[in-house]
Amino acid sequence: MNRRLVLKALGLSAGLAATGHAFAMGQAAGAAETKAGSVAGGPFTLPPLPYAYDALEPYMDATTMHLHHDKHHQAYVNNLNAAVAGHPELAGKTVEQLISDLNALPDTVRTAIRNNGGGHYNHSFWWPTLGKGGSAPKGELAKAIDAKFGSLSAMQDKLSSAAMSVFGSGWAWLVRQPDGTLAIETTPNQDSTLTMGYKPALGVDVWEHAYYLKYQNRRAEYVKAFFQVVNWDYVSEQFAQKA
Ligand code: MN3
Repeated sequence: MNRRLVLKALGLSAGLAATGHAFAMGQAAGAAETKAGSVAGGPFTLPPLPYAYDALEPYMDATTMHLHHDKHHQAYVNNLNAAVAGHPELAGKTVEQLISDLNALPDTVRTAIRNNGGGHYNHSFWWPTLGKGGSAPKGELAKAIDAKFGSLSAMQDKLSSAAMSVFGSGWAWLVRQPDGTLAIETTPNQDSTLTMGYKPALGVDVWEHAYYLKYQNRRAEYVKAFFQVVNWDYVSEQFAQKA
């Protein structure tokens, strides 16, 4: 599967997130490639990691990547499929649609979809933002960062502080606000910024499952390492396409 197809399966390439049809095609493509070990059935599938498990060494180790992607992300997918089982009106929606309007969900599955739909979306968003690809933001993203924060390093300082401020499990985010400007946000657990009405531009997963094997309690070292593996080319491209 080449990178373009991977992105398509994620439903994250240009315009796909806005069209349920294209995303459904992506889901079908993913379903055809369901790996041994994943639970069969259900509309949501684990997207393949878009690079080798050791591609982010030494900043993120291959063992952590295997557990994080193959076990943790897979569990969110499985639990999301379980939550929508018996709800055909939900099973036909994209994960973005499900988590963007939690109030529209039945009481019986709202929490399960908030947690596991959020986990599926956040991780599907996250994997391709990592990798080797450019050393700094470009184009519209670079301009937006300079306009809001003054410099890339100032933005990184603020995002790092936000990541350190998360108590327990959660995420720190660089988001696009409805007026197009950037902001820093945090979300607890697997809550998505989509629920707040903000599109994520970059995220830092500060669940211990993302770093504990390599960094133990040293979250600050992990956050610093995260900035060594951001795929700025991809992140910049996504930001420009979603303008
Ligand atoms: Mn995670």
